[in-house]
Amino acid sequence: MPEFKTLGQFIIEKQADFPFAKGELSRLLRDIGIAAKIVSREVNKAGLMDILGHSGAVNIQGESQQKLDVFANAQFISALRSGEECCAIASEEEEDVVGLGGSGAQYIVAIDPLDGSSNIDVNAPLGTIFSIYRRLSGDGSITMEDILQPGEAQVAAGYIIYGSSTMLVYTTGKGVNGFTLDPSIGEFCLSHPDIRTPAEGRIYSINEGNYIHFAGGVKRYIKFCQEKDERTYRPFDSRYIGSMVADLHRNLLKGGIFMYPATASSPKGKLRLLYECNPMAFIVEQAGGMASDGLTRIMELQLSELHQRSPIFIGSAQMVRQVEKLLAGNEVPTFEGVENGLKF
Ligand code: P6P
Repeated sequence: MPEFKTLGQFIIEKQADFPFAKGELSRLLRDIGIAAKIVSREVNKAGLMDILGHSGAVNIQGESQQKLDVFANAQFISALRSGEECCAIASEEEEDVVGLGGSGAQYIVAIDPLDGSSNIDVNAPLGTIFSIYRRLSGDGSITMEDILQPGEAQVAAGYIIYGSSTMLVYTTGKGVNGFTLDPSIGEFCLSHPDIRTPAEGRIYSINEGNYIHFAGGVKRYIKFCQEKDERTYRPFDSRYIGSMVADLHRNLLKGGIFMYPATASSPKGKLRLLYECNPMAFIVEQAGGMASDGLTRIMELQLSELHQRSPIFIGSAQMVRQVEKLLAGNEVPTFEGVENGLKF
């Protein structure tokens, strides 16, 4: 068990890793941690309160907003607004960028406040995913250039998983560390220092219900995972809970690959590049893994719109490389190709 250290102590200790921050990033991560504790409290008692079910609103994605989605979005925006280190937020739950004013604030946060919300009323794990960027424009109003920065420009990224326990996992580009919430003291405590993901894994995570719509290379990889071959420990295990944070967190710790390819209903993939794919890619790469859209490294993809989607293949490096090879075979897809990333 690592020495006892709270998230706050750890952030301050690692402050020196961040040369140009005079504490602002530390305060930003602290603000996110505060909102995460509040959301965790509500998620953990959702079954007891009238907070289950739909708010009646619909988000930018046309998805019905569960009450907890709305609550989580409000909590993170409020915490970041009062922390005064963030000048703008791009949220899955907001059609446009939310400007926070705040003179001198240099950081932009892209966030999926509550990912996997379809799992809320079945008591399955949920998550929050966030990315942190520095604004490019010196001051004044925020530009879309400030917001649509490629994943490589992230200064920090993390997720919170609300599962059997609540964990915050983040990176500032110097490795990945995990903190478990101790409700008895209300602190995130260092529980998973320096997370490394195995180069090879035995878990593949994909919604096989979309099988007939996958490109041939994806179908070939799924069959590869299912074939018997003792030398390569196959068949692998299929694990898919329909909550990206939960599926990725398990694969990060145990080794494995998570795939959400382009499908007929989501020809550009389902997951959003800015606040789901990029932060997860930063974390997984920092832990020694890989993240690709099947052709291009996720963190090199150019963003042209706020809620842009992308196919994603992410996890153990060897497994991602295998899929890329099969996709490069240019198998004939069962639907027209996708614009960004894969070219069929
Ligand atoms: P499907 C949850 O809605 C989510 O955005 C991710 O958390 C999850 O990995 C994916 O969608 C599940 O999508 O189409 O398999 O239900």
